[in-house]
Amino acid sequence: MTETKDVVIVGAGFAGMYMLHRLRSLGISARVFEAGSGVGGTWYWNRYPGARCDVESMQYSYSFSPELQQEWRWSELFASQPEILRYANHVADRFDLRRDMQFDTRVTEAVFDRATHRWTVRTDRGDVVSAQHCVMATGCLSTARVPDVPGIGRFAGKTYHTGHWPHEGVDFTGQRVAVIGTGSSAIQAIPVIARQAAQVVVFQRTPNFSIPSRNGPMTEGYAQSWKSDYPALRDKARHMRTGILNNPNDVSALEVSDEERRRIFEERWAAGGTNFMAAFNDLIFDQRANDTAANFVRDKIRETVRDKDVAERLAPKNHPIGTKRICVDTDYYGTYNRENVRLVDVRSTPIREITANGVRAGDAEYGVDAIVFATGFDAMTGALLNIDINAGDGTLREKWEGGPRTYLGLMTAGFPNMFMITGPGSPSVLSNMMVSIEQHVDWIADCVAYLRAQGLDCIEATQAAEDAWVEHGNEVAHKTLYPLANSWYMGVNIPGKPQVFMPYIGGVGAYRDTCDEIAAEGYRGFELTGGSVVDEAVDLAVAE
Ligand code: N01
Repeated sequence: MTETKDVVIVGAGFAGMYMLHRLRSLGISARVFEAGSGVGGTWYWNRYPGARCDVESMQYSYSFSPELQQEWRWSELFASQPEILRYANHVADRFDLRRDMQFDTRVTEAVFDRATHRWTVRTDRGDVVSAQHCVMATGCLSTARVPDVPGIGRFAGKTYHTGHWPHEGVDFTGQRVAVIGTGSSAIQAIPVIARQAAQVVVFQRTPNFSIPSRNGPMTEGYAQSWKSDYPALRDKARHMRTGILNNPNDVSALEVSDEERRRIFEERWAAGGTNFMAAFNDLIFDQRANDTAANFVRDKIRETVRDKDVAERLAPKNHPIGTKRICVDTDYYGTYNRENVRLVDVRSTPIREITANGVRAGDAEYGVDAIVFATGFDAMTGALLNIDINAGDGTLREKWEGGPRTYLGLMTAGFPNMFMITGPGSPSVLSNMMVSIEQHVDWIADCVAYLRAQGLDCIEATQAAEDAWVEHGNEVAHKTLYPLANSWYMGVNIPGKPQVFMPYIGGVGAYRDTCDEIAAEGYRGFELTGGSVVDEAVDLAVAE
């Protein structure tokens, strides 16, 4: 039996949850499908030891409900994964979201009918839903990837991926553990695993820059400093470059004396977190400016790690700081001073195979009881392209063979009535995801309401608008140092994936203004068609 809804939402992470809430408030019906057994998305899956958000909790939280943001109490400056998941569940309960959500269900296919302007969505459990709109709230980092290393099936111990961690947790006490990868997930997990396991062998292909988080308990005073001025602070954050109030210093790193520069870096290092990259205004634009920050962090690594050879291997040399996602840690570099931690450079001694007993890299075999793959995700496009999406002129997979192409990261030409939340071509992963999610959800909800109020039932990005947006996105990206790094932003981590810079780097504030202007101009760059009946309930909601 085909169920009929106004909207199908794919994913019950923070994006899908808020999308459902907004649509409901407009009187628009929706069904959410979620592959996991509960809400939370990223925070549902990534349960590895040490997982926590590296955007401060007072900013990494919903702003749409004044009551919610006043009531909820975070226990730490940077909330841990279990606390963020509790928050997601609290939101689901508070806004009664679960009654329109179906868990343990993966959307497999979405086909658009150009005659009826409706999507037919199918799932792996046999559901068939007909909906006017399809909203992909599928997450940017939701398709975990284990590299194709020969012999994985032969390993006698247990293997884990940080992005698919067992719900019951893992006890590494007394075990020898291999960790493959040194991105954000590994950098958080390694210190925690090292405190529990007998031995940890870290297999590093590319060292990353990491800044100490300086995490600590959330004091009542600090929480109140936000809560007493939340509306204004949230509004300010929405217009920042990254959607984070990070106290940017609008001065070039090259305009100040060496002493002054050092003083500012020291201050940021002591304060901790990703705000380090806002120390000067040209760190991501100018190689010489970037070098000053990179050298500062390299020196910190050398000061922290006692073994000089290990320190040199940990100090990144091949990419500008910030052009691979900057990491935030608690005692990452210090962990290499522990007797039970070893670092293997797999750039010079590549992993050749997994054996029954462990990992063979170069000529050495490292015997271990467990392997943790902290090897990342098929980012930004993986989850979307795992669904067979077809709007009559071929599949999305075919369209994006050369890399994702979108208008604003919200829609892609040729696929009417399908929205993406934080899709490629939007600030997404370069921003506070909460801010970007709320902005996209609000824009999409307003757009759907507008269509209905106008008696229309179809919206599609024009090819010309999409081409211009892609060109603009590339132009802005190439003004920065980002394309110099072999990063997942560029798709480099997935063999065969087209290498294009996927997120939009023009800044959250400027991007928001562009989206708002486009909507205010009657959705410039989109073609609006079809329908005839004006939905009065929605009309009223829009007028309010
Ligand atoms: O994944 P990654 P992640 N052999 O892709 C290595 C967000 N996040 O899960 O760099 C050996 O960054 C790979 O090496 P290389 C955040 O946006 C946020 O850590 O490709 N090594 C790299 O070191 C982040 O950026 C938070 O040379 C292999 C690592 O595996 C994103 O998620 C916390 C390999 C993968 O790093 C992804 O982070 C965690 C191979 N065959 C994550 N294949 C917070 O908010 C891959 N690697 C705190």
